[in-house]
Amino acid sequence: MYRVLFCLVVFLCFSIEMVGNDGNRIAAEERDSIQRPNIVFLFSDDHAVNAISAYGGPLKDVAPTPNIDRIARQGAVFLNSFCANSICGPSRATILSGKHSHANGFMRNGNKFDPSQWTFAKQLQASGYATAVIGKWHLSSNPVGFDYWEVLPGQGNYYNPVFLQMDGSKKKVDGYVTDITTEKAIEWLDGRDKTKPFMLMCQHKAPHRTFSPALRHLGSFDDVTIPEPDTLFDDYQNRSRTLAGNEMEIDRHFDWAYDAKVRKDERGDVKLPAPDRYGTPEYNRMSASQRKEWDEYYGPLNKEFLSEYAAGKIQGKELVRWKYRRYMRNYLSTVKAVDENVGRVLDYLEQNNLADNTVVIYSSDQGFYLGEHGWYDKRWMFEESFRMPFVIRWPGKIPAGTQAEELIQNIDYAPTFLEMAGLTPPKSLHGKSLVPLFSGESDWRKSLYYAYYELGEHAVPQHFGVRTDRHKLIYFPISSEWNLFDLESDPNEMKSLHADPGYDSKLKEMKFELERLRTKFKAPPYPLPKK
Ligand code: SGN
Ligand code: CA
Repeated sequence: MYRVLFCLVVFLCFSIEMVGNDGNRIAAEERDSIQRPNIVFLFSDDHAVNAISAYGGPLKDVAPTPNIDRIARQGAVFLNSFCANSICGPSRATILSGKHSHANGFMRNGNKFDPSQWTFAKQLQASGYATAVIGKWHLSSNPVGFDYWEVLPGQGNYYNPVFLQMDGSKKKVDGYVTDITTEKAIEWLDGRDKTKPFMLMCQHKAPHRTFSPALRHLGSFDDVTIPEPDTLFDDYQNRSRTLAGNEMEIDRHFDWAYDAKVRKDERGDVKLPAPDRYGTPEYNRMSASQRKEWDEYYGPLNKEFLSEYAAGKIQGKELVRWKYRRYMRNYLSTVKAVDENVGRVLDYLEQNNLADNTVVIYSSDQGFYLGEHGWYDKRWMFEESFRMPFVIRWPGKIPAGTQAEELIQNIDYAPTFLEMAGLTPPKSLHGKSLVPLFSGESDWRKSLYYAYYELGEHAVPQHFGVRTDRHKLIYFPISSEWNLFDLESDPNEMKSLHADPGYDSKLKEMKFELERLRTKFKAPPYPLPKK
């Protein structure tokens, strides 16, 4: 008997130590006296703030986001929210760990997240939360810290996707990934342990490449005029020479079948200019009836395009514009399904009396270029992909209609979730809880650190930088170049001021600030490790 008791005490001490290792906990009585809120983290992949109405950008009148806007309207929109490293796996690792990439070890896609490290999910779970993650994960190792998980392997697929199960098996589900991810999330909510508060991460694949819409949404944007960005025909002058070497232009790199949805077998003898490298993996996954619907929509449009192209009517800039419209119609259609599914979760919370005590967040792993600088994809520290959406609703704690301007980053999410749950974040985290901002706290950081470590995908070089409310400094080690931008006079970042004598002292100040942050976060020296 005593031996059993002794073992139990040792086990409890050990569990407490595990949690306490990297973070303090509050006493159980104190914790139980607080009504701990549930947390629903609705997340997507590559959703640019410009494609969310609540952000008021150039596409605000066409972005199909009434439900995401509803979260913002009933709570807060963080207008200056950024990522630490604009790429999928690293952003997700930063969210879980509250640390910059070099400190959590996940510096680029293809790395493996070390599941033995501290995460906010582990600490919430250990403190009594029911936890689940469903949908895109992309961290290679299996999720840890979750009572339940069901995730897409790697990038996942849009149509009839496969989900990895906790027992190691794979399950293919018919339908559209955004709908299925939500159905699984709601199913988990319904069957969860209702004696506990819960934390759910519902993580969509959309609107990630190949920007493939739900079949019910094909054509949703055909009658809509989508404004063209000012920088669609950027010439890449007056900034780092690495820009011109990029491989993410709508003009030169958008794949005909894969991205633009004009299949080879539809073209007859019309020859389209390169590239055409990746085929139609999503189309190939569809059932005969799904393909029929797809073909009924794209078929006639492609036929018309090909005949006009063959007649020489769509060339040069007009061809880029055609591709831009095709890209945006597809991209916004995938966003439409994400938003509908955000609405389904909000409705579920309301119908089940959970809305008042549930914090709902909508975010996405990084931003994306919607034709700005002529691009699709992300990675660069330029505004469109550096920015990350963050809207949050917490009834009674965040005043409705809040428009927050502080510089926040994905390093802040973990400490925020912990403070919401009445827990103390570990001291080793790089981020800060946003909770004090909800009640008007004004003492906040003045600059953000950015580090991009990939080794050449889309030909974007490693770069490092710092951003304040008005200025941005970027360092490109591969070419030893500095770029400095004044975001007030040059919001599109078209001309670096690093060599402008009028900006000498600003350049010095920003270099100093970058070094200060690198020292503070113990960033590795340049050149950076290749593994
Ligand atoms: C894939 C895409 C790239 C994209 C990366 C990273 N190609 O490799 O275009 O930049 O993902 O995206 S694809 O042919 O697989 O679509 S991320 O969101 O996972 O970081
Ligand atoms: Ca992404």
